[in-house]
Amino acid sequence: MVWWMYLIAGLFLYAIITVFLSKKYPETHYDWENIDCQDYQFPDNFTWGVATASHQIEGNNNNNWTDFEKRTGIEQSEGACEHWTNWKQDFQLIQNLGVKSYRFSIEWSRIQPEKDSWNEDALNQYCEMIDDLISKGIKPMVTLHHFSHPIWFEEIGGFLNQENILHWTKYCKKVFSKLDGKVSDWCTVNEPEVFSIMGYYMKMFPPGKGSLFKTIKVMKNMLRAHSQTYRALKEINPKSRIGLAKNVTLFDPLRRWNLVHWITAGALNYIWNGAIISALAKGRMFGSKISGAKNSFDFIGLNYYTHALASPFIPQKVGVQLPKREHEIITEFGYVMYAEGLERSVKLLSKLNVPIEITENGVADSNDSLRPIHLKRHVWCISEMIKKGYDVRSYYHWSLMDNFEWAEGYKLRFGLYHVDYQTQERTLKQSGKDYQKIVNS
Ligand code: GCO
Repeated sequence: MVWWMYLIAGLFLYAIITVFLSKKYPETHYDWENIDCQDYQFPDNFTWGVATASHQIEGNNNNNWTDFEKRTGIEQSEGACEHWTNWKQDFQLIQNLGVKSYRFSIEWSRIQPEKDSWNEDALNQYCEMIDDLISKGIKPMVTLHHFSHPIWFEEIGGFLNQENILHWTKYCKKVFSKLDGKVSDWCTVNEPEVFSIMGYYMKMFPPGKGSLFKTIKVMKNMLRAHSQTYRALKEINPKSRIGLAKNVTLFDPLRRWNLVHWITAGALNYIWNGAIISALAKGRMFGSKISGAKNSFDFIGLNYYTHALASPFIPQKVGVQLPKREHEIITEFGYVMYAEGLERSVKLLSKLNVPIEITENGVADSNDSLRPIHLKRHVWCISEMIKKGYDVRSYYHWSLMDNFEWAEGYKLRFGLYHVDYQTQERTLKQSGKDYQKIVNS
C-alpha cells in the first residue's frame, strides 16, 4: 500500500468511529417551541419536595467550611438564612408550597463539635424540627453529610484517611438511633464526586487541595463510608430506605467529529459519573475493590443540573461561562439549561435497578426570569420518563429559598422564595407560585 492509501483508510476508520460514537451516545435536543410543557401527568404517589443543606441555610456554623471561608477570604456564610432560629417560620413556607417532602441535612459539627463530646441539645432541636414537619404532613428526607463536617474531623484528614470512616459511622449511628421511627428516608452522603473533585482537585471547596491522587482516594473512601454506614444503619432498622445523592453532569464532546473531544468527554464521564456507578453496581472503582458497595442502596438520589461540552481546554473552574450550543440558554452559574439531560441521567442511573429520587434540580437565577421555564421543562421531562416506564419516585426542587451557594457565596440565588439577607424576609417568587400550582394540580 502506498502512503495515500493508509491516509484514506485512516480517515475512513476515523469517520466510522465518530459516527458510531455519535449514534451510541446521542446528545438529545428538543424543539421546545413545539412542546406543550403543560401536558404532563404524574401518578398519585409521586412525591413533590424541596431541598436544602445545613451549612447553606442554618447560619453561624463552625465547621470545615467556615474555616475554609476564613482561610481563603471567599464570601463568608455567617448568618446565612438564620434557619437554625427561623426554622418554624421556614417550615410554614414549605407547607405553603403544598409539597409532601423536605430534604435537608444534619450538621455534624453541631452534633459532635469535639471528637469526644455530643451536643444533645442540637440533636433534640433536629428532633423537634422533624416532629414539626411530620405534624404538617411533610415527610423528612435526611442527608447525613452535605459537604460540611466538624473541624476536628478535617484536622485528622477527613475522608482522605480510610481509618477516619469509623468516626463518621459513629456519628451516623448516633443520629440514626435518635431519629429512627420518625425518619424513614436517608441519604448518607451528598455528591461524593463534587465533594472530592471540588475539594481535592479544583481547590474550590475545603480543604482546597489540588491533587488527582487525593481526589480519587477521597472518592473511594466516601463510597466506603457510604457502604459501611448503609450496612450499620440497616442493622438497626432493616426497613429504613437508605441511599446517596449522586450529581450527574453529562460530558458531551464539544465537536462531535473530533475524536480528542470524545476521548476527553469519555474520561470526564468516567471520573464524574462512571466511577461511582461502577462502585455501586460492581463494587469496583478506579481498579480498586470497594467492599460492601454493591447493593448498598435502596434508592439512588439524582442531583441534576446540566451537561458540559468537553474538549482538552474545558475550563477547570466553576462560575465561568462554559462553551454552549448556539440555541442553549446560559444560566448565572455559567453552565447551560439542558432539561433533556435529565432523562439521559435517569437512564444512566436506572442501570442500578433501584427507584430513582430526583433529590435536587434547580437554577441560579437572581431575578426569577429563567426559573419558570426551567421548572416547566424539567417537570415535563419527568412526566415523559414516567410514561416511558422509568421508576422515578420524587422530585425535590433545589432550593426552598435562596441560600449560601458555597464558593459562589450569596450572589447565586436558587430559591423558590427570595431571601432578603438584611431583614431575613422571605418572599415567594413567581416560580414558587408555579411550583405550588404543579404540586397541587
Ligand atoms: C451541589 C449541592 C447543592 C448546591 C446546588 C446548586 O450540587 O453543589 O448539592 O448544595 O447548592 O447543587 O449548585
